[in-house]
Amino acid sequence: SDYFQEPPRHPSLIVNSKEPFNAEPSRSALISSYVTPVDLFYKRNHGPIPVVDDIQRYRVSIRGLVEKPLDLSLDDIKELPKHVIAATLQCAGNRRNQMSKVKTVRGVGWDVSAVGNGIWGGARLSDVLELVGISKLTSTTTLGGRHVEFVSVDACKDENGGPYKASIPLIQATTCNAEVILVYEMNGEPLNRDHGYPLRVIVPGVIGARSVKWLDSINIIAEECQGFFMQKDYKVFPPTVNWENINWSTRRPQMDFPVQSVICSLEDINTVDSGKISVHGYAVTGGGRGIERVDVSFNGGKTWTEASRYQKTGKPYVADDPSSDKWAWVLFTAEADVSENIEIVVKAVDIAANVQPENVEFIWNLRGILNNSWHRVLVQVKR
Ligand code: MTE
Ligand code: MO
Repeated sequence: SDYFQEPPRHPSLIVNSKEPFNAEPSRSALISSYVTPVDLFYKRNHGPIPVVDDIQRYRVSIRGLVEKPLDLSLDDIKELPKHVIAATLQCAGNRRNQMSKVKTVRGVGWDVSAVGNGIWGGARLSDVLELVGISKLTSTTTLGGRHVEFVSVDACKDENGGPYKASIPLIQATTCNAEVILVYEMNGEPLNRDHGYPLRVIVPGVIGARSVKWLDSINIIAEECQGFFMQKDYKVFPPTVNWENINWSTRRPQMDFPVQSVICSLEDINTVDSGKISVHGYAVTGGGRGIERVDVSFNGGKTWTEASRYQKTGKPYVADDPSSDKWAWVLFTAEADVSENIEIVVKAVDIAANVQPENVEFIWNLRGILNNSWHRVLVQVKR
């Protein structure tokens, strides 16, 4: 097996696949803190965890359409100004399990915890690109359709044993506001092997698949990356497309994730005593848009109440407030009295007034990605 050098993992993780290692925390563990502890953070891999043991010889090479190609050591990267952001990473396959109940889909069977909120420290990609002569003030017109491609050191089956790779538009990389980071620190500790040691990309607000771990090289290319995970995966097709009639080239690679919310203090089916029940969960949206509202229903969606929202404890969350973490999830809580069996539902609204779809049937897609339908749980009262 190629899996003889895997790092140790927390025993409480729910393992969806051992080789490659794919695991998520329990719902209750997920929302027990605003910042997700590293050992409980979901782990999503397409192959074995690579071993980078000679850090003195480790280099990130920057090549392609640049005036002066460059190789950077980890120390070179650490010498650039350190930028730290709170950002939620979410796998496009989060909540796939529920989608596969409608009709079979392909992919790892995730519950609702293929998501986590980390504090990421590293160098801004825009600062790194300046070292090869790409200015932060370049306009879209000058950059054309150029992309920045991130290539990993790992090897995956889907790339025929080649490295995992992905790209983002160059304009997103050079815009400081987009806050794309080459990360060497997670939650204030050196990045560990599972999450991309020694260096990974974090593209906040975008599906996890573009945040390449174990970075080997950065290429400036004329158009988007042609790798498997850009062209033959992580695209959203309408429900009419199946494995017989699929034409991958008709759709673009998914980037931003949509508005999402999930109840984490309850399982799908619960038995409780009659009386007060309080629900907790997370809401998050793509593109740094922020969460405007979280609505909770204690009667299957007939009537709704607005949940209270917070990030750091003790302070109500306000979308767009400069002191809010714009790339991070919002935790919510709402309370009600229950005396009969009910369905509790949550849906969120982001600041662009994007809403979640009511039913998973209408967003079903063969890869089972981006399930952001209203999240529903059943509560039965003990008699
Ligand atoms: N980078 C490499 N090199 N190999 C991978 O398999 N998986 C991607 C992304 N980066 C992956 C990768 C996917 S699909 C997701 S959701 C995130 O990493 C998961 O990051 P995490 O394991 O740190 O939570
Ligand atoms: Mo993912």
